[in-house]
Amino acid sequence: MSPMQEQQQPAPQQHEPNQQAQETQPNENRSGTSAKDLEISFRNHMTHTVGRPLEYSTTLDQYHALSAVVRDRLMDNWLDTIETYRDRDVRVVGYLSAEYLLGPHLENDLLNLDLTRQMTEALNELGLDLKTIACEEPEPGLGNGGLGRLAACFLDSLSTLNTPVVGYGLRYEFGIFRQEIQDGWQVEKSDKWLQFGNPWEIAASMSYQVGFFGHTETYTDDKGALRHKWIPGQCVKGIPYDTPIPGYQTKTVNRLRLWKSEAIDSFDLATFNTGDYTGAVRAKMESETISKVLYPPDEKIEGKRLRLMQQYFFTSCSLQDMVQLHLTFGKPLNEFDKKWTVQLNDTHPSIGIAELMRLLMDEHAMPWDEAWRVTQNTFGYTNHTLLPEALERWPLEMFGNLLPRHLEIIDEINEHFLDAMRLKFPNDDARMRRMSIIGEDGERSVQMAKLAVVGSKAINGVAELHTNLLEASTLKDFYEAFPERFSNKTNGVTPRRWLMLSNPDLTALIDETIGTRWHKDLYGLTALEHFATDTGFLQRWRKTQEGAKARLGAFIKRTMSIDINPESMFDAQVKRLHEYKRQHLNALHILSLYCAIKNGTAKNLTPRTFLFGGKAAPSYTMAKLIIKLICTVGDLVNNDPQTRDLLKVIFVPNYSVSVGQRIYPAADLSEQISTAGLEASGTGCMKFMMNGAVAIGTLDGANIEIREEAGEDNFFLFGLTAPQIADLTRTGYSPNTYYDKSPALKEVIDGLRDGRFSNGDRDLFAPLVKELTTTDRYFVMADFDAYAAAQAEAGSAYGDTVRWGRMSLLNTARSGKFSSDRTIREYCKDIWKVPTN
Ligand code: 26V
Repeated sequence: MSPMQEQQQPAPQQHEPNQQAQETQPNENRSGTSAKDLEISFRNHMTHTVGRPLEYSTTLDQYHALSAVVRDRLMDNWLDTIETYRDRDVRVVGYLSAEYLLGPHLENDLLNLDLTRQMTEALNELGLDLKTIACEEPEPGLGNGGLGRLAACFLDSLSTLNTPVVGYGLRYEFGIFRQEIQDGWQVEKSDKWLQFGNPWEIAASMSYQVGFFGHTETYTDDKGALRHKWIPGQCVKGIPYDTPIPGYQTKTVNRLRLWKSEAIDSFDLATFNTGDYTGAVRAKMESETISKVLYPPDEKIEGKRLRLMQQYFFTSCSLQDMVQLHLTFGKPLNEFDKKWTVQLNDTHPSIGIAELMRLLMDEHAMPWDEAWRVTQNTFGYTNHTLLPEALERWPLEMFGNLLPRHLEIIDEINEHFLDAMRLKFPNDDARMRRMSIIGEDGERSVQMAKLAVVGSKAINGVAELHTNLLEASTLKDFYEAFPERFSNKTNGVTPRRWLMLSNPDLTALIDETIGTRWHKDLYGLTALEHFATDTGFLQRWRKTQEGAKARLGAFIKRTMSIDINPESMFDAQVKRLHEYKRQHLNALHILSLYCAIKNGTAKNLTPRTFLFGGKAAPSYTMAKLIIKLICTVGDLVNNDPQTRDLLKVIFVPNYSVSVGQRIYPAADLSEQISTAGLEASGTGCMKFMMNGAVAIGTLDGANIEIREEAGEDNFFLFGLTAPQIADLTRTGYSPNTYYDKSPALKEVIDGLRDGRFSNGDRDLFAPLVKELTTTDRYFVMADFDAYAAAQAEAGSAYGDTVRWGRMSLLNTARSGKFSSDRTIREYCKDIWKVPTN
């Protein structure tokens, strides 16, 4: 943002070649890929797009010119990709997701277009630096965590595998909040990611209308059929903003289409003319509220009408768009399921099942049975959490008031469904009650997971354990009714962003050693196993990782003014703050190390830097207290002369995709310590693994599969298993037994209670101590000793540099399964029935 610095400022005569270039090349070539082409293009965009002389430009101006250069190079392929959807008889995936956590585009798109080297050269010619410019890009934080980032990795893989997809979602004006840490507490600041414009999006000049409220009517049409119609009480329009999603080294450029809500009439002139200015803009404001802000995941869903409005708004726009495209392709609607396959990323877009029924029947006169066949063959549903409080249900009255026609349709779906189930399970009323989409216990509600299951051809979980638990508990009745619709699709992450872009030095070392085939087939990394006993190679492996650690150290020094020892073991836990993820288990363990050092009982401690990062939902008080705990532990150990050379605790603020890109390459140890059975999959674990971090973890989510792939010697396992936790819950769990048994745990809990770690403040952590010693819903106390033992083992393993190097290398070498390319191939083959290459 600062005006161009002195040393970067090119002398005036250096601009002459530009004028020359413009003279010799008046019609600028927008697709050239040589460094010279890019340089000319950059200069032109600086003049014609940004409208500033280069020598007076700010870094932000340069970022805008540079993005325009990159965008130009996407456009031809983007148009060709759309033509392909139309012309070739291919099925298109409609990916419906309320969240996309894309991360910055610029460097990723350069990587996928294979232009990084030339662009670096072009900018160097001008005395500019690509990294510096790329830092200007605000991150589009249109998601909360794993589910949103998964959607982004999937889009990268779909484009890379040349599979046609349109990602559909909401264009939130304010994404996830920016996190600041003040006095150890999280403070939320609004995310104004659009304030300087977004060069990656293209607004389309069309819109769809979406209704709310009102009533329904029946009538007889001219063929004598009984028809239904909805007369909404309020309408808004949805405007699409498209972002190109290029694949890696391929011509496919798919699109992400995000909807913005606007008033039908942007300004009510009649009201204005009566002198009521605020009344005239109110309708506009209310309509625009729908796509205004991303919801955090902890809000009590009950009564959150605006959230249901968001879900219906983007789902309706997206399905209307698919129907309209289908008709312009000249296809009959009873073949909609042949042309489109729609994936529901969790239940957020599951209202789409009722909406597609409405569009087919009410708007296009399709009879019920045919509409149901088409609808059910269109949708697939992915579940992302087993936490009961996260399962969406809407109070019936609110739902019927907002979407009266949809409630009628859901009622009818439910009747047909329960009729079929009664035939399958006669005389089983209890089962019928459990399976009903309309929940009757307590306040009557519409249960979205059930609607999603009933209306989909395929249902999947996101890791083996998670799918097994879905089948055995949460969705048991449905699994028993139609087991063939269930399958597992273990998550994956894109190696382009999470290894190649984040860790260029390690990428260069791997490329030099085994070639580049792994870029598109991550199983190719197994070739690295040959080097697992090559001490010379392991040394280079280690050196490369030291480079990454030094870079993170410099970032922490620059942004937080804390010095960290790059030779210490970097132990990282980065993810949303949640009690089930157990960041507090990690913090309690650090406190126990602190106590051991103070007591003089610590022996041969490996110096460690503990890195934490993650946001707490704004109203999740306990998660915010855990952040305060981590920061308090940091203040304590970082400043005590007895401990500061052995222990450093850093809470990196505002964890995001770009902060993640700095942390994964630098980590030695990856913390995956959730209560077994509660982390559906986890994907951070995969990013760490690819970058050569070794995990310490429970048998939960994807950890189980990571350990299977890496080998048990290359994973630090601890803790109760999911069946053991279920047993303990059944037989009665009392956390105090563990407190009584473990002197280390006792000292830490007592210290927290007595204010030993918080300058005598006994109240500060009282709620946490109370939870841990009474309910301990997440079994922190039960797992403490096992965790501390596994940590001690990890610490001593790190001291043996050859052993550690081998473990690290083998983690990378065996991470092939966790590429989202593998995951997407499975979705394509088993659920979507579309080809990949
Ligand atoms: C929702 C809620 C709502 C109310 C209370 C707290 C809470 C906690 C979690 C959630 C789930 C949000 C959905 C989500 O992001 N799930 C994550 O999906 C990832 C991709 O499949 C997966 O790797 C993570 O394990 C899973 O937590």
